[in-house]
Amino acid sequence: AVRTPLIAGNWKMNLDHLQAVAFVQKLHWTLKDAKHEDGSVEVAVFPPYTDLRTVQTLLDADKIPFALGAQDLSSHDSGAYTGEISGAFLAKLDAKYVIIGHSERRQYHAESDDVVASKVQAALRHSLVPVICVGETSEDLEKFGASAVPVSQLAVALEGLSADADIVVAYEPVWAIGSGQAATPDQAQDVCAKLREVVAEKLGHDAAARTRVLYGGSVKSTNIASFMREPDVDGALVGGASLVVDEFAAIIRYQK
Ligand code: G2H
Repeated sequence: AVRTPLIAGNWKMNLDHLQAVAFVQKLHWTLKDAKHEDGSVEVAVFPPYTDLRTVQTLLDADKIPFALGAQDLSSHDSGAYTGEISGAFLAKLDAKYVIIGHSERRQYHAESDDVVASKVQAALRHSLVPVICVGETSEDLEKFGASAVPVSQLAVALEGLSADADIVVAYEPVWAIGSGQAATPDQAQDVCAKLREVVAEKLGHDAAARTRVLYGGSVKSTNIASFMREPDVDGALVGGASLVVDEFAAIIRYQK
């Protein structure tokens, strides 16, 4: 495939910095000689802000080939925004990715599509790759079907971006998050394909062919392969199962 699969572990608000060190070391040793070493799968971890420096130091010192990402960023670059973290800071810590618009941010922090769009622009200003999360709630699903809300969320997030913008899209149906009830591979494929069409409309066909679209929501070692067999699913954004070393390692080692 032209697109390297991305397996991304979103730790959410879990693991303090000492636990983070133990976790990353153990994951690295568990994966020794696994296929992420030869670049056929990209692995990324998304620790809380307070762990980023520690994890970055460890990845660097032990030459561990995981990419680093943050779970959010400010739409501003610097200034009087108490408690906020700018993309400039994340870039200096060698973060490659930043999750934007996760449903928990949309739900608990009232992040609108416009806020998400301004954060995507902030990430790109600092050469971070935004992992743009979209997805429908169970009410949306009943009212509008699966794809209408994620499609419109993504269209707003991509408005005005240039054709060479380096982005990742994550389809996370809200009803599947942390619920143990994942979407079916067919459902994931259907919406991921529609999201790729949005990328094509907004950024062009080259961007659509190159952009990775992930599925997220109750991904486990027992269902990862079924998602990865789908042509428009290029990886997974994993929450709960990314916190258990053997489970996350098994997800990374999925066989189609
Ligand atoms: C969705 C996902 C990770 P989980 O939020 O982003 O979490 O795998 O626990 O459903």
